[in-house]
Amino acid sequence: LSLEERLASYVVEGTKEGLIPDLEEALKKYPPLQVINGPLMKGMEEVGRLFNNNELIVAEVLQSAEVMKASVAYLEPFMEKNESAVKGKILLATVKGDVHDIGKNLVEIILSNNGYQIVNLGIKVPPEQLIQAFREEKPDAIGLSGLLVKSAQQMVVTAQDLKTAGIDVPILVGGAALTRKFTKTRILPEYDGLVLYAKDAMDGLDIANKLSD
Ligand code: B1M
Repeated sequence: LSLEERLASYVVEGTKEGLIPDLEEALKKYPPLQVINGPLMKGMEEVGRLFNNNELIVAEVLQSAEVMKASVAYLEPFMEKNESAVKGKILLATVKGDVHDIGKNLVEIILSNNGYQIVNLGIKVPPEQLIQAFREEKPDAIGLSGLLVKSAQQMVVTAQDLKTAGIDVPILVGGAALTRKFTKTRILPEYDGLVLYAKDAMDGLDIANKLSD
């Protein structure tokens, strides 16, 4: 197998044996984010496909998630850091009912490496918790992640609850079940402020930078 195929296969197989030396090798060829977005994501897509076909069980997908997390943790110190002044404070959460957090945590890494102060509220965050954290932290924006189809709907509810609480800072949304169209036609009308869709973590950074300019 080529290096790229091996990297994808660690994720698919859910094994860490040989992972770190191959990540070291990959860093000689690619910047760290490209290692994640390329071979490792390719592995994760395959996991999603196999899971969908009932060829993997949840316990196996969890092992794949562990490999992805270990890889991101290894690569993180090698990522480019922009030590500029704090550009803004962002509350980050995976919405109520959803445990997926690899994408959200990647967003945290990218944004915090680029001048944003991130308050990561974790997973399964109900609107009430978000509202309370908003009052305590006074962030400039709120970032919501969700991967399940029902999470897209949960974002609509969350936007409604934030609006009712009088909150109107920009909301950044992302995650596999979401689209730009859904964001525009379903979430935005329920909110008083901007609602912006990010297709991945770098897109999220671009949007945050536009907002802070
Ligand atoms: Co789950 N899962 N899962 N899962 N899982 C999916 C999402 C699924 C598509 C798999 C499938 O069936 N093909 C499917 C959803 C189906 C649907 O609703 N349409 C699914 C399911 C069904 C489930 C369970 C219901 C399974 C079960 O229990 N029967 C269950 C749900 C539990 C719950 O949430 N209540 C479940 C559980 C799990 C595990 C715990 C085993 C594990 C998660 C571990 C963890 O996160 N700690 C898991 C995993 C790993 C996946 C897949 C395979 C991979 C997700 C991932 O981490 N991708 C996934 C299939 C897939 O997506 N291909 C799947 C890598 C990550 C970097 O990408 O999170 O998409 P992603 O983030 C991207 C962008 O989306 C974006 O940026 C990132 C890239 O830069 N982004 C943002 C994300 N959030 C953003 C926020 C932003 C901006 C950008 O701004 C705020």
